[in-house]
Amino acid sequence: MSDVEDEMTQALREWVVENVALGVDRELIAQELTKRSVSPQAASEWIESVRSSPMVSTMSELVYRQQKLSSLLQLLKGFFAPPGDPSIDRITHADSVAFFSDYFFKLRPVVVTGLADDWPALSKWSPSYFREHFGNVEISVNADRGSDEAFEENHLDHRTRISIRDFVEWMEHNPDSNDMYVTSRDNLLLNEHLQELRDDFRYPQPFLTEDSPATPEGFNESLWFGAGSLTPLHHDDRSILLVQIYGEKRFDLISPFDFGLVYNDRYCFSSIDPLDSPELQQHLHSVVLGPGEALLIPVGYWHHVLSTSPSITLAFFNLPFDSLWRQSYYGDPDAPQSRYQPRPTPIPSADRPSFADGAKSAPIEP
Ligand SMILES: O=C(O)CCC(=O)C(=O)O
Repeated sequence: MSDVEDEMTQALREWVVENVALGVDRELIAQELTKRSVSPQAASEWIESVRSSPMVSTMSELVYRQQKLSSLLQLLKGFFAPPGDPSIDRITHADSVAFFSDYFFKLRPVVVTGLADDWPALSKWSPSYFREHFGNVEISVNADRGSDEAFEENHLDHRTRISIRDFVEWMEHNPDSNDMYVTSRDNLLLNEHLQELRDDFRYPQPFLTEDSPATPEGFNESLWFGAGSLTPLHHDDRSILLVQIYGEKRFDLISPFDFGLVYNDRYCFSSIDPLDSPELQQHLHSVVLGPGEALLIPVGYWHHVLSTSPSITLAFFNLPFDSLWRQSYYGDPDAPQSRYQPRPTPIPSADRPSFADGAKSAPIEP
């Protein structure tokens, strides 16, 4: 075993574990190792010790289950989202039946026009309106985001208080900066001095319901306010409807059926930048949302959001059908723990077959 440690880096040894667990043919794994100057003896010694480990055979079984689910998702994708057309449909608010049957229940994003035509917010709200009417009100913002790659994950460290006047002035001087953003988590609509804003929008039926608050915290909507702001790639744990009130925003979406292309590494967020990833280009569904337009982002849909001008957006969670994905990601600091309690699996019978000698497939690149 000392040969193995001398000849193979930790990364290469982990690569072998991954590929044995994936069921890749041992010969193919050994060939890849010898291409990287590992002696045939060290390669076969390590492959054999990995293969006979009960931990790896258990991993193989879990990988097999995941591959099975993944191939089912690919099949369902063909039914739900016909291949080839990356554009996002636009419908009018009169098409509410289609909104649910063709989009909400089929997990397909759609832009709805006309839904907010009678909202006072559309003609009233702008950065200068906020400054003139609420300039002295102190709000919470996420600040200094440019100094921290994980600004979303560390959002509590970036929470700052500032008057609306100073915030709007900062935006005017920094129109392309992501440094300060009023995000959903800043709960601007819960601010006691801003309650009159609630008279400026509605819950258009049947798209949104007043039946009960949508979130455990007791609210149905939140507000996003900024210029040049970026919300990195993430997915939500329920379907949401975003209504653009002022300015424009670009959305780049990736279907949850494209499982395997994207992953969470910061609870609901991913560090992948879809605009900087050539292999994701053909999987992106992109749209620019203008004032008065609404975008349905179905549960699980990855989205990367860029304000292309000063922008105000309302996000609604109170769609009338439950779409809460109770186990969407681990490690969500805001989620009630009870949602994420894994339960033990049944103890198997003694003669359950091992998966260590499983399916043969091509090795993945180390
Ligand atoms: O508008 C934004 O910057 C992000 C909105 C969003 O991603 C969400 O509400 O989940």
